[in-house]
Formats: sequence, C-alpha cells, structure tokens
Amino acid sequence: MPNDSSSDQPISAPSLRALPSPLVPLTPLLDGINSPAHLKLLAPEQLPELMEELRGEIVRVASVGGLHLASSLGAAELIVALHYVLSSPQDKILFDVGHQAYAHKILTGRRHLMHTLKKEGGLSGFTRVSESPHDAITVGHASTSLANALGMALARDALGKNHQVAAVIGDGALTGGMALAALNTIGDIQPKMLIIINDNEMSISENVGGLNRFMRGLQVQKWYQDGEDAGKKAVSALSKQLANFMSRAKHSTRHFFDPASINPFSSMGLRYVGPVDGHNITELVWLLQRLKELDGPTVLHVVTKKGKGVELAEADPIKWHGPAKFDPDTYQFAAAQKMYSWSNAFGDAVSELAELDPRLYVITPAMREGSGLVEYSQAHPHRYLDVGIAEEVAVTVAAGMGLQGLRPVVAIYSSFLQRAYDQVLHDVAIENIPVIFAIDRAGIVGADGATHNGVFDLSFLRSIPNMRIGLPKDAYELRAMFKEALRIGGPVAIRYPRGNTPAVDRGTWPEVRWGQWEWLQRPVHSAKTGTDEVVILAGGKALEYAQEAVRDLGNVGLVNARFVKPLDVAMLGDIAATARAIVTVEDNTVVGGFGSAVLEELSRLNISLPVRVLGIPDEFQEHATVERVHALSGMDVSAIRTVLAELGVDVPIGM
Ligand code: HTL
Ligand code: MG
Repeated sequence: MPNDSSSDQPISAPSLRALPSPLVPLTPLLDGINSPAHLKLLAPEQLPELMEELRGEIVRVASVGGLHLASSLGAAELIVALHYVLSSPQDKILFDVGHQAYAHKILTGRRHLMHTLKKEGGLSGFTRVSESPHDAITVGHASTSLANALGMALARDALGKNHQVAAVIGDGALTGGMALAALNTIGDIQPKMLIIINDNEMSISENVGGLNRFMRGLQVQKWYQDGEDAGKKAVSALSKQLANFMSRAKHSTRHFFDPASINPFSSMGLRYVGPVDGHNITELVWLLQRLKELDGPTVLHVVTKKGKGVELAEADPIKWHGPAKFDPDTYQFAAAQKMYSWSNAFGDAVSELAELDPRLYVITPAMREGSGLVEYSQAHPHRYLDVGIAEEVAVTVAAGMGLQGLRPVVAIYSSFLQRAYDQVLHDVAIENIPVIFAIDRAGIVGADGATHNGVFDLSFLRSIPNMRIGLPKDAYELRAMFKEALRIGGPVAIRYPRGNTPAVDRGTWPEVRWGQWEWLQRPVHSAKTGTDEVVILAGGKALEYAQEAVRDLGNVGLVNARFVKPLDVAMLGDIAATARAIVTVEDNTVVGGFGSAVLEELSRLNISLPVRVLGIPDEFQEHATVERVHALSGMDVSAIRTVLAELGVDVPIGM
C-alpha cells in the first residue's frame, strides 16, 4: 500500500504531461497533484477547472463497474475544498462509510492505483487507516464518523495539540443511532470540530426519517427567503452574515444563521451553518477557511446532488449508486444477462407469502434495492418499513410487532446485523418473539472486503438461546424455510449468500421440517479399505463447493446440513456411529460456527472421531473475488479434495 506522506513528490507547479492515448482527455491540473500540498499550489480560480478533470477521472475509474460512482461525484467539491483548506494528515478528515471518498484517494497520492479499487491486493473501496496516512478512519459501515471524530478531538485536546478534526457525513448515515448519539455528546462536551453534513436527499434509495424531513424544510425555507437566484444568493448572503458574525462573536457557540425556528442541531448546542451549495467550490473554500477558526463544534449543512455532473446519474442516483460496467464516453451499459439473485429469491418469497399471511411485515434498514424488496415495497406499502441506516431500530421494531401478533421479517445484510446483536438477544430472543431474520450477503462478499463480509452470523447467532438458523441450498429451499419459519414462530434466521441462484417457479412451496438434514449422497461402503467412509456436512454456499468436490467420489457421503440450529442431532448421531471421519464446510468463521456446533454435539454424545473443520480462518479477509477469498481461506473445491485425500479418500488427481 502506498504511504503518501513519505512518497510525496517535491512540490512543484502543476505540469503538463503527454497524453497516453488520444481517447483520454487532458488533465493538466490533476497531473500535478500527488498530495494535498500540491493541491494547495493552485489558485482558487483554478479549482472549478480541477473539478472538471476530477469528475472525468472518477467516471473513468468507476466505469469498470461495481464502484460507488454517484456518491463520489456528489462529494467531489466538498473533498477538494476540505483538502484545500485543511492540512491532512495533521488535520483529520473523516469520511462516514467511506464510499464517497474517491476524490480524496485521488488527491492523496493514490491516483495511479485507482484502477485497483476493490480488487485483490488493490485499494479498498472505503477509507482504511492501513492504506494511507490521509485515511483517518477505517470504515464501510455507516454512522461511525462523528463518534470517531469526537474521540480524535478529545485526544487532541488531551495531548495538547491543536489540529482540526472534520467529519463528512451523508444524510443517510446521519439516520443511524450512533451518529445521533454522538451529536448529543458533542453538543454537551463542545469540542472544536467540524461536522459537514453532505445532504443529497438520498441514502442508497430515497432517504427517510424525521431529521431528513427537517432538513428538507430547511432547504425550502432557505430558497424561499433568498428568492429566485437561490443557490448563489444563499451562499453570498451567508457569507455576509458569517463575516458579521465572526467580527461580533468569534468564540460564541450561538448559531448565527438559523432559518428554522427550531433547529435540532442548535438545540443540541451545535453551531449550525447552512444550507449551502455543496457544488460551489469557491464559496465552500471561503466558508471553510473561516469556519475552521471557530471554537466549539460547527455543523455545516451542505446540499449536494448525488451523481453531480453526469446527467444520467443525477436523474437516477439509485441506479448509479454502484453501477455495473459502463462505457465512460457514452454511459451505455454492456448488455448484461438478467440473473436471478438470492435477494430476488427472498423478495419473491415474501411478496407471495404476504398474500397468504396477513401477519407478515417486512422491515429494511435502508437496503430496499440490495435486499430485493423493490417489488414487495410497491405491492405491500402498508406492510413495509424503511427505518434508515438503523439496524438496531429495525430489530426492536420487529420485536414490538412480534409481541402484537405480527410476523415481522427483518431483511438485513449479515455484516450489518452485527450492529444489532443485543437487540436480537435482549429484545427478541429472551421472550422467544416471532421475528424472522432474512440474512442476505451471508458469507464472503468479495469486493467490499473486510467491513462487509458476513462471516460471523452463524457464530454470534447460534450462541443465543431460542434462535433457529437455516441455510437454504437453493431458492426452493429458501421458500420452504420462510414458510416453515412462519409456522413455527420464535426467532428464526435464514441466511443466504451474495450472488445468483437458479430461478424458481412462483407459487411453488416445497415443505421442509425445521432441523432435518438431507442426504445428498450416501457413501458406498468401500470394499477396498473395509471401513466406513468420510462424510461431508455442509450448508448454503459451502454446499455448492462440497457438491462439486464429491462429484466423482461415490465413496464419500454428502449431507445438506441446512440447519445449524438446531442441528439434526439424530442424523449426526447416526453418521458419527458409522463414519470414519467427518468434514464440515462453512462460509463463516471457523470460530464458533457450524463446525464448532458439530464438535460440541459430538462431545455431548461422547463420540470421538476425526473431524476436519473448513471455513473462514480467524483473520479478516480482504477484498478479492468471492472465489479467490474462499480459495485463500481453504474452503473451496480443491481444498475440500485435499482434505479428503489427507483422510485417505482415493481422490483422482488433476481435478
Ligand atoms: N448499514 C450500515 C451500518 N452501513 C452501511 N454502509 C450500509 C448499511 C449500506 N450503505 C452503504 S452506502 C449507504 C448505505 C445504506 C447509503 C449512505 O447514504 P449517505 O451517503 O447519505 O450517507 P450518499 O451515498 O453519499 O448519499 C454502503 O455499504 C456503501
Ligand atoms: Mg446521502
């Protein structure tokens, strides 16, 4: 990973470089910037031109697909202004979620590595402390920046330093409880810091929540006050007020520009400034130069457009939040085949189940699109709730619904459920309340890397009493499990991976009994060794690998271990009584996961036989393709075959 502060080029005026190809536009200003120090050499009048170059660069970088284009386009001016005015890495600039920070990466010495974003061995899609001294925090999950910034500001004061701490937080991330709780403490403690709200009215989908409504109100009121030529007038009016204010009360914590009669930020003791146009680079620079001098906490409310500068992205920021591969000149997508994802399988299942069961209610913490719920939300608007990026709230709202006789389904990504552990345990499980957890992106997710991998849910859920956990092998089994979950009640988790699965016929509802495993391949007794055989136990994504691994191995048993809690104790007992060895495979950490559950049960049965536990090792897995991470983790097809060979199975070489 590059270490920018040590590799900074000697500071020189921006130079013109030869074009690598006639298709690549000239970027004379950007070419001269390898660190924020170079950026500061530009005159303020050059910044608008730099923005053009930077936007083109971001579009080219993101055109390979799977990158956060629209958010990074929207935050570009803000990032340039912050680096122009502050001095990173001495001043700390924190990005909430970190998905909007491509301009920051480009300006801090990583431009030449942007083509490696989210690829194996390449740059992270978010900010990472270990990647650059300019990345103040390691992120990927939302709403952490304000508490982190508060900690840094307090550390600065405790250590007698005097740098600035600035957190950039989106209106979506601001809906998270952690962000709001941090504001509460910041208002109380009054540390010197900048809180920049990047308000684009969007989370991944349209933003929700009372605070969001309040901020809309601020905007409307502001434009109304300022009359026709809103944007420009707003900022210059503000500039005048700010100048007056500064001369009058330099250290006051009182708000000086507060268009709403009741402003929750000012009420909490935060100096509120805004709303201002987040694409007017000149005004942003002017404002930040002044705000950075103020004592106490200042909230700067910046209005931006998600996808700014690219017409299509501005018009459809949901589609362009993380677009597939596109042509950077024409913005056309490569004609992609429509695939059926696990999320689609879930969306179809709940849409149909809602017709059959009036108690069903689906809750999402800001992940309508990713969770496959667009159709459901349109078909059942009165039994659908988006709580914003507030996983804890999603789970406890479900507990309340469950207590009142509904059958809530919390649609949640595995890694984001980590946020709501106590809510699952305390609010749902103790009273055995019927809440179904539809856990998407379970297992390795690939390009989003360590922050987004969902490899802990089996471990942290199976330790909770009353919890049931199932891993469907395909979309039919998923449907069967949701139907069964509605029948049995209590807390039930159904986990499925990122990626595609064969489509199902709608209206088909196979049956499954909770806790019952399934033989997929019974081992043929081996005359050659005279012993009973090795049996593989695997569920979900890991089962795909296991099936492939035993395709030509008739003497190895394979079980669809589709329930991790409870285990199929009867079947496990039978297998343990006759098998020579057991291999477990799971797309979860091996620490406390499925293999651990099997070992615990064998211990209880007082049976000892060789058990090999394959899964994700006890380390954070970095970004790479899902298949590569599984291979590196030692749980893919070839790893399974290697273990079988070690256990004495006759495995043909060359597969
Ligand atoms: N829940 C949590 C705790 N963290 C994350 N990151 C998500 C869900 C998923 N997520 C994102 S980006 C994003 C969500 C919900 C929207 C953020 O909206 P915001 O920023 O207004 O803060 P904007 O895109 O610039 O509008 C990712 O996982 C990347
Ligand atoms: Mg937003």
